[in-house]
Amino acid sequence: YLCTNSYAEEVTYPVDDTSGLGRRFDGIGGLSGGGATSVLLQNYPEQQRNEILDYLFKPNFGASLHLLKVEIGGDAQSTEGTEASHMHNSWDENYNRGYEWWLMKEAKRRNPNILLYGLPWAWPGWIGNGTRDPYTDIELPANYIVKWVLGAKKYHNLTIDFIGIWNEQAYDVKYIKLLRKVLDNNSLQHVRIVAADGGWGIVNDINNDSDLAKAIDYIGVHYPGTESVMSAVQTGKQLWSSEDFSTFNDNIGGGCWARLLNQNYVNGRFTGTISWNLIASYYDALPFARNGLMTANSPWSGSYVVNSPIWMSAHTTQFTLPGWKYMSHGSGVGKLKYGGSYVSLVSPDGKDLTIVIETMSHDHSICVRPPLPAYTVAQQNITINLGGNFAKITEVTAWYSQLRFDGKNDTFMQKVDIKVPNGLIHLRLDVDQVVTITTMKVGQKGRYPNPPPSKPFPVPYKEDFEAYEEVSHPNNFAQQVGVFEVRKSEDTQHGNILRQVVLHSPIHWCPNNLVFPINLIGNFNWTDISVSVDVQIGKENGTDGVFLAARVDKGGCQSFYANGVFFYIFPATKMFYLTYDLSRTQLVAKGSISNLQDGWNNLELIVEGYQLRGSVNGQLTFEHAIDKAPLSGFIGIGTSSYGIADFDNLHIFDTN
Ligand code: 147
Repeated sequence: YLCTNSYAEEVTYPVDDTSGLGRRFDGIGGLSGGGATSVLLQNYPEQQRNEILDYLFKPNFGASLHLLKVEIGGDAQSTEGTEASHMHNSWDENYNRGYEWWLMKEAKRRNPNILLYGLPWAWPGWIGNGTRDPYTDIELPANYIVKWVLGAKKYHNLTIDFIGIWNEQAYDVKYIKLLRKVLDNNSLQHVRIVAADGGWGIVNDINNDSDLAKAIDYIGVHYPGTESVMSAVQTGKQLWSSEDFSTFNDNIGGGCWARLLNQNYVNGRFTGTISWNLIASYYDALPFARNGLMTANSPWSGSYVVNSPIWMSAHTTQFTLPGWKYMSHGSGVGKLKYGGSYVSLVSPDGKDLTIVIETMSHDHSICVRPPLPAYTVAQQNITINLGGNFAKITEVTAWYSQLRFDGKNDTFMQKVDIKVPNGLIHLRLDVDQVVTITTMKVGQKGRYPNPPPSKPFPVPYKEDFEAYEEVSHPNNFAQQVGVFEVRKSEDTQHGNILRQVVLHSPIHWCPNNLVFPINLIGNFNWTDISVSVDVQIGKENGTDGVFLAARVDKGGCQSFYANGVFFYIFPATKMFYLTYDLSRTQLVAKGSISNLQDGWNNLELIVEGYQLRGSVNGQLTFEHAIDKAPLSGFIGIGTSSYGIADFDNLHIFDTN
């Protein structure tokens, strides 16, 4: 790529600051949450966990992200699972739940300058003050969000930089203004508001309301397809693609991400882009498998994959920082004549220059949404002509990637120093490349020894919850509806237990209101499996029923429609129900249980081919042939409604 073809036309692109610069660059980021996208990350073996976190956050090593956006847990399903709220109830407050606090601290440990951004997907039910609308009493959500920001500082010494409104749901102008006021009243003037993490509608409100305009610092929209609207640009506010990507992280996903990172500024003047999601640390059988910058969803083996989007990020992130400036369109930013694009960024002191060029072809850079209009890209020779303050540059460094589709990869290849005679840099660009030309001497393709090979989920498997702190999220569980936290049991015999703690329906994010708490674990491909668990209905605020399930075939926003074999017991009536679905519309069998005890009971479920057996306290309760159950799926535990139920001693055995 450093020598040009003699026969082809060579187009010259000036990179020149004489007529001024463009917008301030705010950074490239990843999103943990929306929801539960990092759920399998924390229990990696320490060595691999540190390696993974280095690939994401360590400066000049891997993706070296500038921004980390996290979900503010709202006790409801938000794509891959449920993230716990810091206030399940108005009287409850706890800042140790979930894994986002931990993740933010790990990010800060590697890069103290990483910027943090929090956004809710869902809200605990009480925020609605008796309704399903969080804006009925706007004091409630404003205080709730500000408590999360204050808690981040008080309990974790984390400074939150940005706060959003409500992911892809309604915003409320009065609420946004009140949020600004409550932040200010708590000495949180430094926390900037991004609105409204959805479409462009907020621009009209900003233009019609100068108080609102003052409250909002960044306009954040989702999946803009690199295009913005004139009225948004004219507000003068910084524009962010505050959620983007959501594409399978093979090399086409890498191509998508590389194209977005350049063209979000070239076409749309976006100065920040955030990937949904940060890292695919959730079971592949859940929706949007591997839609992360890299993949780490096998903590029991320690296996992980550094996918190409990590290195596509590095082309920009390792040679720029938030606070740099883009150059002007036409003198450092633009489209290439034969396809592709280039952006140039300048350090605040004006001394350093980074140029990122991408030539992603249409078919190798399709993102999940919106549709990508047709265009062509060809091999081309270009000349970069450094002018203005950059005319005196005599040497630059080049890094390049060539995305391939034959299994071989050249990503973020070792730097090459280029002499720059008379401010001219000649390049031959091939299709599906990214080239960074920079005065920065930093930059490294971080490497660790190959991680261990991937192994299936281990069986036999035992979990007694004794190894965890209170309110922890236990290893390998993937709660889909409700929140299941480790708690100390009131009776000494059980020690720590796992408790479903959501008492009322949250203000949900999914189109469906999901009403049957369910927590998944295991290998989606399990067919023949034996599982047992101790269960107890809460003495106060208890549920009516609890269940143990196998072959559960789905999670995510579709959890309501999960099929499998579900063994429900209802202790008050001493009845069991065997159903093919979570929502108990497909009954297989029901009957009374003769040996049910007060308090704890042990449930066991054995599935072999088309045969099913269930026991309570070691005594057979039913034996049944099944014809309509899915042939494989996850193990599930859960409840018949919101309310307290406890689980302990989960044992899973392979029956083969
Ligand atoms: C986004 C959500 O904000 C994420 O939590 C995650 O669910 C992601 C998965 O792709 O999607 O929500 C969107 C859902 C639908 C559209 C855009 C964003 N859409 O149809 O344009």
